[in-house]
Amino acid sequence: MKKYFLPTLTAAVLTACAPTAQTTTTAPATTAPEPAAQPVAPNWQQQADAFLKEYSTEYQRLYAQSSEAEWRSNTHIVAGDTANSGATARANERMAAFTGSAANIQRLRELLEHKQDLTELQVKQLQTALYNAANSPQTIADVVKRRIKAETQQTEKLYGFDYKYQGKSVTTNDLDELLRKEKNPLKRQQIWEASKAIGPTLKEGLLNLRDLRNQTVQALGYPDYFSYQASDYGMSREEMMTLVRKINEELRPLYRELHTYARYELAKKYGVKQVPDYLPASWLPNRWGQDWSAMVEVKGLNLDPVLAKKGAEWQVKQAERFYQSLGFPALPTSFYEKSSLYPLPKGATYKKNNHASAWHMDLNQDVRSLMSVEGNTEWYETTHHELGHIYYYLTYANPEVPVLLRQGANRGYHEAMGSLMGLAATQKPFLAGLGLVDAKSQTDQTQTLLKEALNYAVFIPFASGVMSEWENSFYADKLPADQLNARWWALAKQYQGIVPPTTRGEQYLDPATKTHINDDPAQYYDYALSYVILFQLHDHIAKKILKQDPHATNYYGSKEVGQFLADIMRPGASKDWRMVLKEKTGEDLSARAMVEYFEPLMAYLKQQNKGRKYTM
Ligand code: X8Z
Ligand code: ZN
Repeated sequence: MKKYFLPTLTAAVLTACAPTAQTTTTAPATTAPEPAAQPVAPNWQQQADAFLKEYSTEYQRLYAQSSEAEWRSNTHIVAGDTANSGATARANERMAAFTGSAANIQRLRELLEHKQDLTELQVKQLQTALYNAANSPQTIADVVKRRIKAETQQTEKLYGFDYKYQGKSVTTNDLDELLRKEKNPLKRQQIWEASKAIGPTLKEGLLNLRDLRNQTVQALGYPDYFSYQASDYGMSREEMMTLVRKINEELRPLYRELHTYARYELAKKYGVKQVPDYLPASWLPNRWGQDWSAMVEVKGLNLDPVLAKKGAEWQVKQAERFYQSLGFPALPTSFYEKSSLYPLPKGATYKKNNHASAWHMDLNQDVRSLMSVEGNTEWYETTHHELGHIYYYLTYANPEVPVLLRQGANRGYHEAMGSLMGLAATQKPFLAGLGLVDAKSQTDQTQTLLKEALNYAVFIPFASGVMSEWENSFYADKLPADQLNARWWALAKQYQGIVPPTTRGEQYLDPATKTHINDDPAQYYDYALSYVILFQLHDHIAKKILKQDPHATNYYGSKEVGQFLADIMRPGASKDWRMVLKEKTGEDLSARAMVEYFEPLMAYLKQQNKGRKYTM
């Protein structure tokens, strides 16, 4: 889950505001006696400055209050307790009443009508404020209020759920570990089913939220909530879908090989004679089949034992050391004091959000992360991912960047930074430098690349296919309530080549088991884009800065790499994201680097798959 990435405005709304050109006229210096007083043209820049100053101060204050309440609601969930949800709803209502107020919207539009007279930075801020207003327009205050309440309730249901396996309460960490390790297919099916048991409890709330989310943004002229989120990139819904479909197409040949390989290898592993045409979801080492890397263990590079020994706290500290080695500062002490980094102690009387997130509490130095870190490879990567958000926050929280523009160049960049560091932190030269693996031991490069492909390439059809297509149908096409699960599994079959172990009718709601469907709605393509961007950045760093093979890098200690990343982070959203990429890598957004990275694997997979039946 991403927290509080406040987006920038779309072309759609800009046009709706119909800016009329008007140039500021400064009175020429006169020597002659003053003529009769002329009406003075307003100085729009001064007016915008005055407005933005006041607006930003109040915005930041309410934002911090809302974050604080949300933090409590996500770290201290008690069944039946209404104190937290009440406080959170009230804080969010205050925020909504301000950002969506009719007076503010009117003033923002008025100022934007004089766009030509304003600085670029002013225009960006005003557009952001108007974009935020569309998330809570007070012209429909009642809808906004109901939405806030429904969102708080959904969070409680989502993270208050008691998962049960073999009659005992288990955490999602437990379920994930079981799915990575269990070899008995029948047990695997039970574990997988246990992980889906939450779905039906979220159905009513999700359907209600769909309508409320659509209605809120429609009041300011967006056709639907998916379009609203896409507009944050300056793109229409159709443009975003075209982009993610293209990314999916480009990675499809590799995915097809991986899919064929996995069907045969897993059938062997589970002792199933008849290789299935589609992968049963319960065969895969991840609840949604979005990451299959646990399928492969590379001899000499298996991190799990050493990470288990080092422990969870070491992982967080180690990730921080990595960022520091690049020149980033130590984390503020408050990060360690106020974050919630580890699983709750056994027997705790409350629950917490079980999905990792990073929070910019006050849009300044109060940064926190909510995780349940355990000593294993998955959390090792996730820790690097979350610290990427944290360092992004800290880097753009500087006097040059106005509060309203303290966001990523786009949301995908925010996700890319830490994932990039996660990839870098698993490459052999880096691990050897750290003493986590033996530098002298021979390791199989093909197996290493295969394991990486099972993580990064396998993710694409899930993110840009299943998740994005489903949410597009859900919000924009108003997918009927009796087709939610059917659509999900049709997409899983089409894009991932995955089928459920048994028929999953509409009494289930499997998409809702993905936390983002509930609390990070209509934005999952961010992660698909982030993987594409991260390979572009990694390719540039490896080849141009470190002069190393992208498959075997060691970023550790490189101030130049740190500079490169900090330069992208520092301006936040005050620079156009397309220009940033072009300036920093010389390229437009493209899957080229990602495809190229995995290219050496294709020959191996084709060889392995010789004589096997392809079904996708
Ligand atoms: O949700 C996340 C992050 C939180 S911002 C841990 N990720 C996606 C997921 O878990 O589904 C990271 C990659 C994909
Ligand atoms: Zn993230």
